[in-house]
Amino acid sequence: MSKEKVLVTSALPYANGPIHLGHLSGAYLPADIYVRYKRLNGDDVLYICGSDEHGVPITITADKEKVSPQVIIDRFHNANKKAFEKFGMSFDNYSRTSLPIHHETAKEFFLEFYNRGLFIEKKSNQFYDEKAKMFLPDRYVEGTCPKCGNEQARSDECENCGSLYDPSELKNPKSKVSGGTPTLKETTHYFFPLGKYQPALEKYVDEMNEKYGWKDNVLQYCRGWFKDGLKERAITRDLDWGVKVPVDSAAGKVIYVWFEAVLGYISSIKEFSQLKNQPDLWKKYWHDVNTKYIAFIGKDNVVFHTIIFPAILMAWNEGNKEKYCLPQNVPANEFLNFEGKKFSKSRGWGIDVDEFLNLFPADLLRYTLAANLPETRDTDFYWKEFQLRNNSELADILGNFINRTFTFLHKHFDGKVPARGKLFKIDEDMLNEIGGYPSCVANLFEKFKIRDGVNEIMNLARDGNKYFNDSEPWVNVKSNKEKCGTTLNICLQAIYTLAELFYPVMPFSSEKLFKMLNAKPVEWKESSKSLLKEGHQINSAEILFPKIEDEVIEEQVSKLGNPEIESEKKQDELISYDDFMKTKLKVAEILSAEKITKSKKLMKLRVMLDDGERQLIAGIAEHYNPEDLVGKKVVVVANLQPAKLMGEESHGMILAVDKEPRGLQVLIVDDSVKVGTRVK
Ligand code: B3M
Ligand code: ZN
Repeated sequence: MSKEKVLVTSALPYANGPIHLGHLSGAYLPADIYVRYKRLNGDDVLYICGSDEHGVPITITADKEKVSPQVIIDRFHNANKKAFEKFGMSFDNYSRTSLPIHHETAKEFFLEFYNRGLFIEKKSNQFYDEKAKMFLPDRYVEGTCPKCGNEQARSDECENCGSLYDPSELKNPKSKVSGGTPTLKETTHYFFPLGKYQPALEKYVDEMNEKYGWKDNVLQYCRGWFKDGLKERAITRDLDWGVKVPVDSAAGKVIYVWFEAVLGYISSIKEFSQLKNQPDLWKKYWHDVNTKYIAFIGKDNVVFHTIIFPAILMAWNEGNKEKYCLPQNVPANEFLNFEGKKFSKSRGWGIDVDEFLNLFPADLLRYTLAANLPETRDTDFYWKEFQLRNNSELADILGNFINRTFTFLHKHFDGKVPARGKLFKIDEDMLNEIGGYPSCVANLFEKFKIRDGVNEIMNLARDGNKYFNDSEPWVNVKSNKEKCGTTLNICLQAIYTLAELFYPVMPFSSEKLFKMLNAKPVEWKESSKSLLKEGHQINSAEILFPKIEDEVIEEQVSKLGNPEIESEKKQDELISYDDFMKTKLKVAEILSAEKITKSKKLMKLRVMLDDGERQLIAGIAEHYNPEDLVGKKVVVVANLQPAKLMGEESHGMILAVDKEPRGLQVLIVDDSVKVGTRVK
């Protein structure tokens, strides 16, 4: 097959919160596997992403924290970029829509359409929150869907049935900002005439589907919208955070976030081109109508990528010589849930990527998610399944095959690839098996059946173990060393193919495996061609996939929805200076200390504060002798509500740090500080 020019994008995540496993499964991991495979295949690939930094959720978060939206987007852009790196995402560029280059790009499209008179200028009624004194963006109005009765529908769109409607049709509207009932108030906006493009869009979707086979879920969504008839859509908003509408008469308005966010795919490559000092490079991809453009997204973003974005590009193309390519395929995934429920940060349900990767290597997560991608239906992440896939697939099948081969080779062949002797049927069958894998997996990946492809690769490791068992090299090593050598030679070739095919899925482990093989990746289809030559020196082996113990998993399960963890998470939220100052931290002197006999942990202290003596109980008995504490100046929370511990009154709390391996260590203040001094 001739080499393809491939442009791949993943939905630009809002810089308004951390990335969780559901995001990864939806639009990021499948794209990264596809991209890494395509690169190995020798295709010319560009993979682009970035943060979506406009939109109301960001301004709402900023208001809540009393900071500017810039603070929020900087925080999450940086955090998400890092988390993606840790997860092994191989973006060629990770941009952000707050960059000038993006604003320019969005304005260029807007002005192009505005000057051509394409927009419809309309007065419309929009929900207005009298209490909050603001026009309410779609997602800050909740009400009952006029089509399906879903009570959590947005002002002009229902996630449940996927319909779009006029805000005036929404029943029982409620403002999510103030909780009150919003009123409809008149405002003027520019509308993009989607309806005008419906015939062209229908033709486009049919054609792409015929040629490239779109996913059923995606087609169904599209056909549903076509059936209802596309209506013009407002593409300006009354807000001040976003890309300013570049028209004087529209002061105080910004371009609707979705209209400009999709253009982020273009500006991200423009940024990449500038960084590469090849300012026109982006045109090579975007301005070639034959570019194979694949847009990976989650199912909630379908309409924007199969209808709105293509319509914008069509509108551009009809008035310009330099034309943009349209998505050739939009392999939208369903959702990944977590242990049977939706991810919910506020309910402590789920886990962020960064948190996960502090506990386990990225490849374990990549493999588990990839083997269970929500490609055709919603799927779940279960901790138990994560453990099982690691222990019984990665460790027992793949790891075991690699280990036994390496161990045997080092023991009996000095770590050198043995010669291949006479081939028996079992050997020829195995070689044929190996030979079939690269194209079989490639076919699945090309059809975006990433999950099936990944599970297929594991079958090669299964075949390998079976071949090893059936060939009994441990018997032949004594009676027929040539035959034994043949077996080992073929096992090593299989491992080479595994290293290559698993590279897109588990790049970190695969790189280690290539090091162990003392070899390098080659072009995808070459990888099954027995490239390890007789006498080639293999390096020593390391265990790639250690087993995960039950306790480790149980600990994670026990944290789920745990109110303590939840409140811990809440504590991670920022507090104001005034909130902080409510806590009266003061220096106190310890007058006496004694252990409480009924308790291992508790110690009874008498301390002196500026307002007199008091008693407090501290959980430090395992870490201190009472006499070592007397006379020390410490910091206490002076205005904590009194409580009873083991029947003893405790009035205040003493500050300590948990210092491994010694345990709790009380914060001691210099002796010269006066009792009662406020700690700020
Ligand atoms: N930021 C929504 C999301 O993260 C949106 C995607 C934009 S893609 C151009 O699900
Ligand atoms: Zn509905």
